[in-house]
Amino acid sequence: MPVRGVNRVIDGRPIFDLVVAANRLPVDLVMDAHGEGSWQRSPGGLVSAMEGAMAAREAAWVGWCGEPGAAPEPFLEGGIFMHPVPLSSIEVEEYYEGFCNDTLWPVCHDVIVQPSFHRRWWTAYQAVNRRFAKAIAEVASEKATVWVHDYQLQLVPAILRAIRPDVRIGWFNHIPFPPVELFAQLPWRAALLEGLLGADFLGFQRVADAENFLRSCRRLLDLSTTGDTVAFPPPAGDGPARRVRASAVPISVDFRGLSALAGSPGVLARAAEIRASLGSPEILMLGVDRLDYTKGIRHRLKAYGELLEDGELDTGKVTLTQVAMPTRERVDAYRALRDDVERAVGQINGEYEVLGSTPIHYLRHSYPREEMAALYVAADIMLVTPLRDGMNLVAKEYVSCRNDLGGALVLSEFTGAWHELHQAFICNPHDIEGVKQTIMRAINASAEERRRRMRAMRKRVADHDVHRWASRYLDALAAAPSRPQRSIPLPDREGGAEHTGPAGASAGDPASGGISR
Ligand code: GDG
Repeated sequence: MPVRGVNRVIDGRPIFDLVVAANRLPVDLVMDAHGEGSWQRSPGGLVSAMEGAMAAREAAWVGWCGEPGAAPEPFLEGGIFMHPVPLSSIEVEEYYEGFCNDTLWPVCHDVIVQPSFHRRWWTAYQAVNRRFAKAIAEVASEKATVWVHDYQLQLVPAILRAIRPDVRIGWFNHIPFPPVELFAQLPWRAALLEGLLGADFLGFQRVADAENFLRSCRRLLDLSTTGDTVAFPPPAGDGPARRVRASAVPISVDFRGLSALAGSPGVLARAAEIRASLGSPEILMLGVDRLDYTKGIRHRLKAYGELLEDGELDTGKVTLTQVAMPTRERVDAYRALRDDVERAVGQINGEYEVLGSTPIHYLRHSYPREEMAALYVAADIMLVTPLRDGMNLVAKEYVSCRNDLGGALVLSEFTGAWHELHQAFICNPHDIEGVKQTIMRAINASAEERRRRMRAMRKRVADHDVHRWASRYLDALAAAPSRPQRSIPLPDREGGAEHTGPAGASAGDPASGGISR
């Protein structure tokens, strides 16, 4: 009997109609007490989003397993064929920690920290991208759909097209695409753009990200764009130009799954238990972030500390729980951030702790989904204050978990989520006075006002959940460079004019939620 997901084999190799590629496989190797390893599905939105899209088809996932050295043999897990790509320890250092997290990440997040440019990191990035493209080509059936994810794999589309011109190639950027003035700093900017232009469709979180990409193509490659497509002549100069579409398809969360989890008796009981264990504060504030300098944790702590200092907030009545999952700890900027955050937490707790009441509960761990849902249900005020964030799923998860229409979301205007969640309490995290005032407005809002805001935000996320995101993306990829028929087109924001050379100024994101329809 054929195994689901491996029905077709060519020359002894299984092949698939849908191939997803991301830096990481969606599974982690977990060792038990006897040293026996088994694969467990990693938590996270991308995995559940892709599950829906992959369930109906024969699908493979190409990615790194998370450990340096030889790759494990391909294996089936949860109906998905996992095709591991190896990375050596030097490549983890130069490609992943170096080029991805210390060059591209800061450039794409407004240069909050200084990016490092090293030619040997670029060499490693090219080598790993070539390996990914080759691995994809091995498992893609004729005319397969290939969906490449994120900034780690920007060269894959063009390399893959050169070896497999028959396949349809899409790429989705989970992080911001920077303004051309910042992107232009990259010594390898032209090669990165040409890598992406191997795709048929490029998806972004915000309209502004797609526009930044198109503007970079005009300015740095001298290509012409019409509406949301760019004409890309083949590098060899023979044959007609291909048109590549670049458009916004904002990611979301599994609204119904999260809402059901948050309403389950176990999670509701745990939420009450959390509040009681924190001394039943009048106001429980919550932050949930990877420990990343883009997330604005320092700014949030500064605002909170000043509110305690000013006497606007009272330690006996309020507490902040900050979940801070450690990440990329071998990169200097992340170690420095952790030191700063932990110093600030220590100072605030030292200064304002009273018997029986701690201003900040700082939790440097990762928690199961149920515990996260209980925290969301328990929290009166959710603080989401990034300096720059592609989307920020935490904001959407909080909203999805508030079946009671309670709670208030304080949200930075520099997140992708801001473009959809206008009824949040909006702040500019750089403006500490403004953050303080916004927190106080959220605290002092009437229950009716909070309910009204929460109801509107929940409707938005329920109508634009992660399953809709995945199907919209695949529809756009299938129809590219045209727009998919069932979608409603956005007004042509560039006036339909043919653009060449330097870009003119263009407007910010529409209030529509930034979805290119
Ligand atoms: C990138 C972009 C974009 C956190 N702690 C725990 C835990 N989490 C989960 C959250 C949420 C996820 O991690 C974090 O997602 P974010 O969207 O906030 O941020 P990034 O990791 O930076 O993700 C971002 C995203 O890609 C998707 O496109 O939104 O802008 O930077 O789901 O809940 N999950 C569990 N335990 C924890 O302790 N289980």
